[in-house]
Amino acid sequence: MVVTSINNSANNMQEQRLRSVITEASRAAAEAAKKELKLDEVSSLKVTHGKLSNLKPKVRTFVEESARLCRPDNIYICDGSERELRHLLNVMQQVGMIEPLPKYKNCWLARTDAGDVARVESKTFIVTKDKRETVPAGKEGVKSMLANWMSPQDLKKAVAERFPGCMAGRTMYVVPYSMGPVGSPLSKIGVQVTDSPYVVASMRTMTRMGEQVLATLGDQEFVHCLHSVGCPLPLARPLVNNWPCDPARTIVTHVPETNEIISFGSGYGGNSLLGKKCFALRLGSTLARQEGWLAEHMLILGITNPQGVKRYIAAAFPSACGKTNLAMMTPSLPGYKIECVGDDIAWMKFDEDGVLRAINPENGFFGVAPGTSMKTNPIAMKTVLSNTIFTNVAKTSDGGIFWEGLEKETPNNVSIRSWLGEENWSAESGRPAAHPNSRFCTPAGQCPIIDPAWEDPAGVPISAILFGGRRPEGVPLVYEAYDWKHGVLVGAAMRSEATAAAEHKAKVIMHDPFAMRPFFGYNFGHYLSHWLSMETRTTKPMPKIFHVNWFRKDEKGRFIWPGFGENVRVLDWILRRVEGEDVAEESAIGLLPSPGSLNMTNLDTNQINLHELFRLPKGFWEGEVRAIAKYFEEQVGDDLPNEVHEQLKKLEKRVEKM
Ligand code: GTP
Ligand code: SPV
Ligand code: MN
Repeated sequence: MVVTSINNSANNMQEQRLRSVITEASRAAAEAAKKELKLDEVSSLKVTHGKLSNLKPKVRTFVEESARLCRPDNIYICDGSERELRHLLNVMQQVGMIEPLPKYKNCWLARTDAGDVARVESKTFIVTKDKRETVPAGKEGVKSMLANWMSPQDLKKAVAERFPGCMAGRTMYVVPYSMGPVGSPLSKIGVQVTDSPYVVASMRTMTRMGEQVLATLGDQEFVHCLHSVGCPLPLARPLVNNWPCDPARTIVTHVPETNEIISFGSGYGGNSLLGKKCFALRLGSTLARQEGWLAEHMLILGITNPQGVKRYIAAAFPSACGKTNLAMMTPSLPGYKIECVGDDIAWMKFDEDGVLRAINPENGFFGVAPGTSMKTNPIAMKTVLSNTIFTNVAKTSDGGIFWEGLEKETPNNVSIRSWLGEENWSAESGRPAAHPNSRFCTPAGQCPIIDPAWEDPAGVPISAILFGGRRPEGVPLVYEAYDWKHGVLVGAAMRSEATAAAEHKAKVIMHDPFAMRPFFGYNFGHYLSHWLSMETRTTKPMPKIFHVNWFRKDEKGRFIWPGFGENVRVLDWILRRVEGEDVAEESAIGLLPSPGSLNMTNLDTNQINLHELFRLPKGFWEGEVRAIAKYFEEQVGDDLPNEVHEQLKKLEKRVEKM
């Protein structure tokens, strides 16, 4: 009796499960084609590289269904080889999508349509049957800033409106890839089909891509990634810069239940390199919750102090707020060494001993170009001098790169062509030479300070977690959370100035909890509960949590703190706290460095207003507490875990007494 009812409810649940959106769309497209008395497209699939019969059945089905839906001219199964890369670069050069940068070895420049320059958060959706799985229970009538939800029905409609025939006349590339070292127990596999050779070449750098991934896949499940730039041939409108895209109809969608990512209309960055934000963060966070680990928007660095003690730190800053720079920092304090494990994403899991270990699921850096220079980030500069695709940077007449920040490192006798193609660009035009979200895509393995353990399948042990953002006012250079629960509040309460990494225009201070606001794969309230639960999954002490702010400004709008390599002084203090040194004192917001404990050796303390860097204006913090309370109430409502609410109450009481 009991058994039957369990079976029945299991059957019901089975029935209620979402079916693969791609499969359904493909079948519908095939039916429609038959009605129009067209041939069955599947029987005429033209494969120009690789063999369908060599694919594992599940991969083959996915590829065939995608082809039936998108109707490409031919299919190219990627092997990941150097020869293949040459072929892709050739194809792109011939159609004018990229041009060589002869000043460096194997470096290329792509310039996009100006309508396709960054992630589009307003067109990025999570698809679940139950809206509440995605969107927290905020206040009635207030638009959620923490999630864009789409119903499965609306997704089916959106796919049917966009994908049938969307690859006509083009090649559909099949890109098998691994997030994380191939074969690591922490790694996961995806297969992306795409009609963009730029995406394929970029995925080859950003992930482990090709034959060896298919070989390890076996009969396992994988993340199904369908991507099209949405410009079937013949073109409906002329291309700009030979960069196909359809900004008006762009959508980036994720179905956690079926592990599908479906993206249309954009060829750039996080919209199209589907292993990155879509898989490693959005679907990743959902998988992490189910499986008891964390998928976070964090850099991972190794730091060795002058005594030779090495620790690893993970840090979450919002997009364009300093992860790449911290991950590759050249420390100004003698005797310190920084090594880079990753610059954008961390997957963290407890090992059998209860130690939190992190891997970088990526294989390359897709880094912000402007601001990068030999002065601010020499390691990044050295990394990008070969095998790099630059996008939307300016080009010098001697075949090199240029962007804001390289003024002093560019010969005077060269002219500059801006990202928009203006020859003889000069700063007097008032327009930037490079797009503010212009980027380099470069192999992590050639970073001069890549950590020896960066591909260790076991990951590296994490001793501290940092949160931070661009806070021009009120927020000190560094403070430490009192404990894990307080740390979860610190992450939840993060705010930062908007940047060019997405479509936000004004320099407004936005809430960006855990630097994950654009990347949550599920309800943020549930995410907070998951973070709180981490403490109960180990008997070991949790990593200490800190908040840092390199971006406080003085009354004239200048940064107070020199940043970059000088940030090691903050890491030095953090390491001493990790080792248990008594160098902190309590404040309303957390533990601050006790007087004199921040190592200021060789820094002109007359030039840096330390008092202002650490000042905690009561009025500011009262406002901060009110803003966080309002945000939680309007955006998270009943889904806010009690512990977080209690932590905020405690903060409020401490601020009252300031
Ligand atoms: P995403 O790749 O978008 O996730 O960005 P990110 O967090 O890796 O940011 P990145 O390190 O690329 O830095 C973005 C911008 O901030 C660049 O223009 C940097 O030059 C600048 N920046 C980074 N660190 C500092 C710092 O310590 N001080 C100052 N003033 N600027 C910084
Ligand atoms: C970010 O926006 O955080 C990035 C760039 O790292 S993108 O890959 O476009 O998401
Ligand atoms: Mn990022």
